[in-house]
Amino acid sequence: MDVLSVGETMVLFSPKTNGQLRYANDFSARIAGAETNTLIGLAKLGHKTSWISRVGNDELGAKIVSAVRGEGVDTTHVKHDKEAATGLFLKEKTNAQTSSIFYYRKDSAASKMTSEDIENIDVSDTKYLYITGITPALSKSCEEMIFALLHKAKKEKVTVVFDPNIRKKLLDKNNGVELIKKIIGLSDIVLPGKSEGDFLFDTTDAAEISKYCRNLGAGAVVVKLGEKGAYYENKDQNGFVGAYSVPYVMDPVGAGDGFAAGLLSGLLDELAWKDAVKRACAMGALVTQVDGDIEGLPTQDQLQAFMESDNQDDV
Ligand code: KDG
Repeated sequence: MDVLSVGETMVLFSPKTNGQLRYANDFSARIAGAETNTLIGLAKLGHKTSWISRVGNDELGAKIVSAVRGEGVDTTHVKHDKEAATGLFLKEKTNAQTSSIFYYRKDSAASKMTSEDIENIDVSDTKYLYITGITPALSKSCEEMIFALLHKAKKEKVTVVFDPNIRKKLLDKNNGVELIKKIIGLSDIVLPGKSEGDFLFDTTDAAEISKYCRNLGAGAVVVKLGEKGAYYENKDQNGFVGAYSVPYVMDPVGAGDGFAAGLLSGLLDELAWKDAVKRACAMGALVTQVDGDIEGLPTQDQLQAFMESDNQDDV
């Protein structure tokens, strides 16, 4: 297995009109989950991926599993919980630029995951474990499961890649920051954004964010800088990679997940760090041009064509 991940995927209902949700009559229903976005991005590029989760024993759960499996991700480790429902969320678009989201995920099927969900999973042939800060924030039992999985991965020498993916609506106000820092310290590669650097370390400076993560114990860090590209640092090298310019941004949500897929894909293909980060930036840029989290994820040919067109900014 190239990449294993665990997390919640929900159905996102987006109104077709702007304004207060109470007046919205027509919605699109798409699947959305940070970890499956990344796994689908990898699967579309030809890598072998597997997803651990729980969904409800309901229609939304069936929709999610068939969509994820249909994109080529292994769903053997996804359980259908008979007591809890699949999580969902709604988007309210105030205008073309601003939107709010409303989660209906408390006590969802995925939040009921426990260490038992991962107990019998053999990770010895897994190259990368990809986790985000969303999953441990879902519930205490999910937090315990993440640490059990991290320890299992460490024991089997699986490389751990962590995107903090801070969700303030989910993180515990008292120990949320400490929880994320603890996972950073146990990770081989960490992928923070500038706003996460601000939240965790009070700085938006890429080199400083990286230094803080490495001081906590992270092996390598790639800081996502949006339209400025990315900064990478490991024990041997560091540098900036320029962003790919895009004609317009349709929907930035999911760009970070695409970025993670690009980086993991580059590392799986044994590219040099700089080139893997370039692939990550290209994937992020492609996702922003299409509405939805996964709809802009490219095939290998599309990615290659985009990277070959001369649209990367110099740094
Ligand atoms: O990264 C995009 C996803 O995070 C979002 O669409 C849904 O996973 C999600 C979450 O928990 O917010």
